[in-house]
Formats: sequence, structure tokens, C-alpha cells
Amino acid sequence: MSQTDRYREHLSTLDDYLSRALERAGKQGLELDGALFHAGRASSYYADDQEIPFVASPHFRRWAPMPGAEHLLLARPGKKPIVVRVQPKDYWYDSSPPPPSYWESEVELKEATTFSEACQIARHAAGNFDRLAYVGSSPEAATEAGFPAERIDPPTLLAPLDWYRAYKTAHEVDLLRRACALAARGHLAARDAFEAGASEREIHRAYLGGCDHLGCDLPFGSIAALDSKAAILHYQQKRGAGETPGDLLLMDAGAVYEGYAADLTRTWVRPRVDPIFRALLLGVDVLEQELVAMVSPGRPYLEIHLAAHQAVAKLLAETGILKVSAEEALNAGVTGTFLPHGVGHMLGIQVHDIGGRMAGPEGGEVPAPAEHPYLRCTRIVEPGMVLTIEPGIYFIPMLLEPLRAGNNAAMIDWPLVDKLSIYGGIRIEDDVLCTPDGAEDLSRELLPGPK
Ligand SMILES: [Mn+2]
Repeated sequence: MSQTDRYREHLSTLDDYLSRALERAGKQGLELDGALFHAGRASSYYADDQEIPFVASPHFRRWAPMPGAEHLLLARPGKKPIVVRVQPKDYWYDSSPPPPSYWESEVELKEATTFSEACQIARHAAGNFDRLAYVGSSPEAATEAGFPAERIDPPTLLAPLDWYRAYKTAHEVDLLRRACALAARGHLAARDAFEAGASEREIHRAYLGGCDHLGCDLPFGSIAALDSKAAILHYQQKRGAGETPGDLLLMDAGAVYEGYAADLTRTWVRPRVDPIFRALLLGVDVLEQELVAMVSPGRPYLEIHLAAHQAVAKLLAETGILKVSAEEALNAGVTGTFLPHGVGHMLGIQVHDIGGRMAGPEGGEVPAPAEHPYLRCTRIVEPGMVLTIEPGIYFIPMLLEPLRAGNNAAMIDWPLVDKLSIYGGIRIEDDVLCTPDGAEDLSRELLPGPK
């Protein structure tokens, strides 16, 4: 199937989701014929003329894979979408039109040089804006276009649109695969740099080179953590040379393809790393793949998260970090010290894709359990969902201290924990598609695990 065919199918699915969303909004008193999706408006830093790097709003991006601000997309069920591309007349920036792309034949593409001209074109096509909702990130732009407050990002329309974001079309899965392929190349380059003794800054640059990204292309700030810094879950620094022996690299980094994000993590070690730590690393790699295999239709994602804690308890017992049985430690809640984050999240246009805790298309929340407040997804896994699976084991001083001082201290071999703490921690993450038959790991074949 060609990319154009996949995109055509994708649009037809979006058309269906939009119909259902409009119907739900109608039942709640908001009668609408369609939506006007806005790419969004670029803005500057406070009291500055430097623009903040622009990212188009996700609903617009789902319909049209077009970079840049201010574009409009008029979507009405059963009608070809109308895309008004805004290309400002400007000699400060490159405003030449992008090369023709596979998707353009499937929409009615119109050109404007300003937002207000784009609004005129969209208004002319729609008759008027009276039965449309504005969906986008800029209430000012919506007001400028004449939308009253109740038709700007109405929650009754957005809830179902957010809910259906979880179900990826074949077109979206294709883009996610391409993003994974890019990220995998970055990770392999980062691993090679690490093995050659590179600093965090050098590893970061190697990663960018590997996936041919500029820093601003990344879906999130890469985590390139050497040694004990791997214990900082969202470690944001990049150290230069000479500050660390570099026995371990925890690299959590993604890539973007046409607005869709990959999010992969690998932990690599040097041959001289402590053998118990290596056993722990290989153990996490094995249990991660077991958790990946659990991604299947009808399974609550929470079950995978709880299984991660069981598997971590077992591994901590096997490696001697626990002086009690896995079960005893699990019941005492000790695994939370070593795995203090959720096992993963939904992935798509956003790295932590929206709707992970939604109760249904009408909205509402299924909260994470009180003992696992950081779990980002509480939905039932269904075909078409793309999820990350990313268990880890960390030696985080701030979390170890209360365990050491508390009633469960005797469960832990503290001299061993102190010995392994220099390595910071381990996380392994793959991106997984739920198919009708079960899990399809989109990244593992492209990026092997540690040896
Ligand atoms: Mn992730």
C-alpha cells in the first residue's frame, strides 16, 4: 500500500472519529458541523524578539503532517478536508513552499500569506464559522477569527478527539516505525561514542548525528547519563570530558518523523563493570521483554505495571540485593524504592501521548492507584495503541535513605547497594504496538539490548 493510500485511509478514520466527537458534543448541547483545526501561533520569550521553537498543536498535526504555524484545516465529516497553508511574505526567513508531498492530493490545499487571509478562505469554504469549533492552542487567534468562547476548544468535543488519539491508524504506525528507526540509529551512535570513552556532551552530539536531528528536532531533551547520574530519572545536564569514569551510560532519547515521536532507552556498560551489576542489567533486559510480550488486547495496562514490580522484586532477590524473599519485599512496598516510576505511557504525536488516564470518550479519569501515582496510563490495552514499556532499577540516594532508616532496612544488603550505587541505575525502553494478536515491538529489532 502506498503512503498516499495509507494517508487516505487515515483521513477516513479521522473523519469517523470526528463524526462521533461531533455527535457527542451535539448530545451535550453543542451543535456543530465540523472543526477548524489551527496549527497554532508562534510566540517569543518574555520581553524578547527571539521566537520559542514552535510545535504545531497535536490535533492539527494528526490531520496534516505540515510543519509551521498559523495553518488552518477545515474538517467536516464526509467532505474532503480543506487545508489553508499560511506562507508569510517575508525576506527574513525562508518562506519558499515545501516540496510536494504524498498527502497533498487527499486534501484541498489553499494558500494564504496571513492568518486573517487564511480565515477568509476557510470562512468562504464553510459558509460561515457559526457551526464550527476552533481546535488549537491559541485562544487569541480564535477570538480574532470570531469564535465565541464556548466554541474555542470545547471540552465536549476535545474529550472524544483525545480519546481516539490512542488508536493509531496504519499511517500513524508507519510514521512511528520511521521515528523508531531514526532513534535506533541515534542510540547505536551514542553507544559507539560511549564505548570510545566519550563525555555526556559528546554522546549527545553523536546521538544527534546518528539520527540526523538538530537539537530542536528532538521530541524531548535527551537523557545521556553516565554512572551515578543515571539515578536521576530525568537527568537534564550534559557534562564535558574528564568528570566521570564512564562505566555506564543510560541513554533515554527519541526522534521525530513527521510529528510522531519515538522514545527509546538503553543502558550500556563497560566490560569492567561489577558482575552483579551486569547480572542486574541483563535481568532488566529480560524482564522488559517479558513485559513487552504482555501488551495484548483487553489487558489493563496497570497489570503490566504491577508485573514489573513483581519481576523487579524477583531480580533484586536473585542478585542478593534483597535479603528476604521477592514476595516479602513486594508486600512491604520495597520495590517502589528501586522502580519509582510508571512502567510506560502511550506514545504518538506527544511523547507522553494524551488520554492515558481517560475513562472513556466522554472524558473522566481513571486515576493511577495511590501506591503508583506516577503511572501515566490506566487504560485497557487495545489494538492500535502504541505504548512504551520501560522498567528500570535505580539506586536513588533520596529514596534509599528513608528505606535504610525505616522498619524494612533489614530486607536490604546495604554494603551491596552501596557498591552498586556508583552505577546509578538501569532503564530499558521499547515502543510497542498492540495488534489483534498481541505485542509487536517496533524498536527491538532495530536496537538490540545490552550484552
Ligand atoms: Mn518513555
